[in-house]
Amino acid sequence: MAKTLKEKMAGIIPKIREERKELLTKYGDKVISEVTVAQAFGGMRGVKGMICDTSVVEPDKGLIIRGKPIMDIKDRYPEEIFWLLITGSLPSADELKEFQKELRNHGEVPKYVWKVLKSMPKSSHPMAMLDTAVLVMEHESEFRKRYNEGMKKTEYWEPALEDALKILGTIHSIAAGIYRYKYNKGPLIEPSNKLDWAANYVKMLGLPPKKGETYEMMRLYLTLHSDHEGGNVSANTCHTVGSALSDPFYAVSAGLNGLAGPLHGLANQECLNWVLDTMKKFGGAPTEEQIEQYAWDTLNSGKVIPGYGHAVLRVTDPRFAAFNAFGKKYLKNDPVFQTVDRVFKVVPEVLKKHGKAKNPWPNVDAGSGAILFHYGIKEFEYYTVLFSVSRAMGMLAQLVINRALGTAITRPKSVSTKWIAAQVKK
Ligand code: HAX
Repeated sequence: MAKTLKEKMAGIIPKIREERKELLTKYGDKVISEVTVAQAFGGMRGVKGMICDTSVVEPDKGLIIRGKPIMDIKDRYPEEIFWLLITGSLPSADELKEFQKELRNHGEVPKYVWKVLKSMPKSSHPMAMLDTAVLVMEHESEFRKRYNEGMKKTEYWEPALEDALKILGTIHSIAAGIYRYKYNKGPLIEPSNKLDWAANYVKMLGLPPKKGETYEMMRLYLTLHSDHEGGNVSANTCHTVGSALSDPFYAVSAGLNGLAGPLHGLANQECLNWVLDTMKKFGGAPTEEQIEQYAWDTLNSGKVIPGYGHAVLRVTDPRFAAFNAFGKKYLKNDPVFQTVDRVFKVVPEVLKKHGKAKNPWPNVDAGSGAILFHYGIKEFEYYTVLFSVSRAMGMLAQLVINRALGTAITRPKSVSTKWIAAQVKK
C-alpha cells in the first residue's frame, strides 16, 4: 500500500529534528552572516537569518526545489511538486494517486465562504476576496482546535498538515468561484473526481480544455510558481505569522496579502498591461524599435518595467524560459506572445543602458500573462490569484516543516536610525 503524506512525513521528521539539533549543539555560535547599514535600510537584502529547506534561488541558476532545478521538474504535476517540497523526494506513482485522492477528499468548501464572498463589494480586488476566503475558513482549523485541547509541541506538525490539505484541497475551487462570481461567468462548476488538481482548476474556471492543452498550461503554471525559497515577502510573512503559532489559515492568508503587492505577485497583472499598452499605442504587435522607445518612455517617467529585475536572480528566470518555450510550442502566432518575446529581446539592453537595475533580465511574471490571456483568462487583476493558488504550496510546505522542527517565534532585533548613526561613528 502506498504511504500517505502524513505517514511519509512521520518517517522523515525524526531525522530532520536530529540534524537540526546536532547543528545547533555543535555550531550554534558560528557566524553565518553580517549586516551592513545599507542592508538594514534596504529590505535586509542578502542577510542570512532564516532557514528554508524547500527550495533555494541561486542568483545564477534560479529556482532549485530540493536539489532539482525547476527546468528538470517543470512537467511534473503540481501535486508531485508539493510532495517534493514537503518531503524532499518525488512521490511514487501510487503515492501520487493516493495523494490526489486525499486532496480531493479535503475539497469541500464550507457554504459560509461563498456567503462571505458574495457579501463583499463586486468591485473588491480578487486577491482581497481570496485572502478573505482563506481567513474565514480559519473556522475549520484543526491546528487551533488541537492547540486549545493542549496538544504536545511534537505533534504540532500533524494538525498543521491537516490544515494544509484543507487549504490546498479547496483553494483552487475558491479561486475558480471568485472568478466566475466576480466576472459574471455563470454558476459555480463542480470539480471532477477524474481530474488532477490543475485540470480541475481549469474545469471550475470554465475554460475550454482544448484537447488537454489548457490542462497542460495550468499544470506548468502551478508548478512553476510553487515556491521561491523563504525570504520573499509572501513566504516570509507566512513564516512569521505561523511562528506565533497562528494556524495555517491565518498564516497563508497573511502571506497572500503580501503576494498582492505590485512589487511581488501583483507584478504579473502589471506586466501584461504594459505589453498590451505597447500594442494599443502602436496598433498591433510593435516593432523592436517601438518597444525600445516605449521602454525608455516608461523609465523616463520614473516607472519600473514590470516583469524585469529581481531581488536575487542575476540571469533570465528559468521559469520565464519555461513559459517562453511553452509559448513557442503552442502560441507562436499569437500577437501578444510575439510581443512578449520581442520585449525580451529589447528590454534587457535598455535596462543595462539605464544602469539602475542590478538584474536586467525577465522574471517569471514577464511571460506568464500572455499565456493566461491566450487561454481565455483576460481579467489581469485575477492573475495574482492564480499565482496564489500555486504559491500556497510553498508557503504550506515551509509552514508544516517549521512546526515539525519546532522553529522559534520570529523576533529579529530592530534598531533606530539614531542608534545606527551613533554606531557607525564609533
Ligand atoms: N525597471 C526599472 N527600474 C528597475 C527595475 C525595472 N524592472 N528593476 C529594478 N529597478 C531599479 C529599482 O527601482 C532601483 O531603483 P532606485 O535605486 O531608484 O530605488 C534600482 O533599479 C536597484 O534595484 P534592484 O536592486 O535591481 O532591485 P530590487 O531588489 O530593489 O527590486 C524588484 C527587485 C523585482 C522589486 C525590481 O526589480 C522591480 O521593481 N521590478 C519590476 C516589478 C517586477 O517585475 N516585480 C516582480 C518580481 C518577481 C516577483 O517577486 N514576483 O512575485
